[in-house]
Amino acid sequence: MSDSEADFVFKVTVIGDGQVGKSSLIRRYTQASFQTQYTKTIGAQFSSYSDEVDNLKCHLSLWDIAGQDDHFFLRPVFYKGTSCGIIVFSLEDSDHGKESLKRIPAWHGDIKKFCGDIPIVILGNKLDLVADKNSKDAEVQKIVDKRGFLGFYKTSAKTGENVGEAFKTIIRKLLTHEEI
Ligand SMILES: Nc1nc2c(ncn2[C@@H]2O[C@H](COP(=O)(O)OP(=O)(O)OP(=O)(O)O)[C@@H](O)[C@H]2O)c(=O)[nH]1
Ligand SMILES: [Mg+2]
Repeated sequence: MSDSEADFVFKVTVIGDGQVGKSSLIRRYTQASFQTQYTKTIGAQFSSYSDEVDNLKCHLSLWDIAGQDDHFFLRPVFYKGTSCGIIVFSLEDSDHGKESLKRIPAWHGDIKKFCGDIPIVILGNKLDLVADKNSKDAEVQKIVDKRGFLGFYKTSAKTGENVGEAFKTIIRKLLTHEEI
């Protein structure tokens, strides 16, 4: 499907700390695959994907932003024209997981500075690595309510759990926004 054949075209920008699984989530959604080996994203990686939701053809430009590199000064360029931001954190109970949750407001502030009040969705990833799958719900819901985010979904790029559903729900929400 080319841009001109699509009913809707959205730019979705994926941000969040390094190693939380941003690239893996995009790979799972667009290629139905997973890589155990970590390859750090440099700068940003762009991919194009078409999906059909409720009989509407949607063309997505997915911008996968590096969580930890020295090209942060380029972020304003990558953020430009974003329709929706996805902030990913890791549900892991490790310091890295907890820190990635704490940094959601910082990531929100970063994208808001350049894109204003765009719709934002939170993905808690690596669901396969946690025993208590609901332990972070209350804490995340507070952030979602306080900042007026569109929602919170728990995913595993490894098993694929909820990944397609989360992206489709995001598209559906964007379509509703468009109709307002
Ligand atoms: N068990 C498990 N591992 C995951 C999951 N998602 C990603 N990983 C692993 O976590 C590591 C980091 O994943 P990436 O997708 O590269 O993380 P990223 O957020 O893109 O990292 P940066 O590019 O540095 O910003 C890789 O080794 C992945 O295989 C998941 O849902 N479950
Ligand atoms: Mg990456």
